[in-house]
Amino acid sequence: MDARSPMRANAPSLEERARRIRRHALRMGEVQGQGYIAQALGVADVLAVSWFHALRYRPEDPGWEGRDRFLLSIGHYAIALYAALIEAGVIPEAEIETYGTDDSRLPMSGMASYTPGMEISGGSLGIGLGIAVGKALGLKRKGGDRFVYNLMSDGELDEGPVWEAAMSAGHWQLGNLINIVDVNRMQADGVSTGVMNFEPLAPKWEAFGWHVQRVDGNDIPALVRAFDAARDVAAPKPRIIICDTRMAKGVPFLEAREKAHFLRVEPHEWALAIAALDEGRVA
Ligand SMILES: Cc1ncc(C[n+]2csc(CCOP(=O)(O)OP(=O)(O)O)c2C)c(N)n1
Ligand SMILES: [Mg+2]
Repeated sequence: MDARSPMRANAPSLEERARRIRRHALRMGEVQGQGYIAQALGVADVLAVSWFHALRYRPEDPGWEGRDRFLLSIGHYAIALYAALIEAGVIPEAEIETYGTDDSRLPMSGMASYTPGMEISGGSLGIGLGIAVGKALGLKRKGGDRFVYNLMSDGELDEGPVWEAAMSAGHWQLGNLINIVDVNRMQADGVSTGVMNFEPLAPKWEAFGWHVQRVDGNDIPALVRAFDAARDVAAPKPRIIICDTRMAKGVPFLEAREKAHFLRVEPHEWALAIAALDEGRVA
């Protein structure tokens, strides 16, 4: 997986990768009886395309210098990235059972010193993009063709440092920076645009000098096209993919539940959710 290459014959489809990422996340949620599961289910398609289409990495050597960097700015989404890292073979599947327990490599908030593949500690929101700008600038100066991806949330758009980072990325013409925003329309205090209206988003990023795309973040073919375009565009501009996602996507009875930052899941419902996903298994 250390070169971007067409999918190997017999490799699971991206849809199946996304299903498995959702399943790993649900299994971790069941271990603790909690977890940011609506977020993980919603962003699973974005992670599947990131980790099984776009990124270069070596599962057995997560610190490989030639890797593309994938920064999780949103520490509370750690359960989602762990699920992708497990599917990618960076973390053994057996560690699901340790999620959130003492001495686990999978703490409930993402911490770089604990987990292979976790590039930064993103618990304090709004800082990931600034770190990504620094990394992209450093890699650009070193030369080479590595990309820095940053995954952030719509709630983070309320944070001032995001816009300072956005402005500096345009200034430095960081064509090796790809920012992904998970617009799930929810944050801790309620509906995101009700807390702080960040729309219209695309013109704001364009004004800061970015190449902008906005896609349905649960449409895998659309995501593939957007990630390819973000990589291939010739202009020396940082790139952003604004992904509109649906919380709890993939588990119908959770999708139907009233959306909240903490989605309520009853103890018996974890197994039901996994069964619902298994019914939707794809080739
Ligand atoms: C600087 C900072 N302020 C506040 C918090 C507390 N906090 C944790 S998650 C969260 C919601 C952020 O919005 P978003 O990530 O869009 O929420 P979600 O989509 O997960 O509901 C907040 C305010 C934090 N972690 N860091
Ligand atoms: Mg949100």
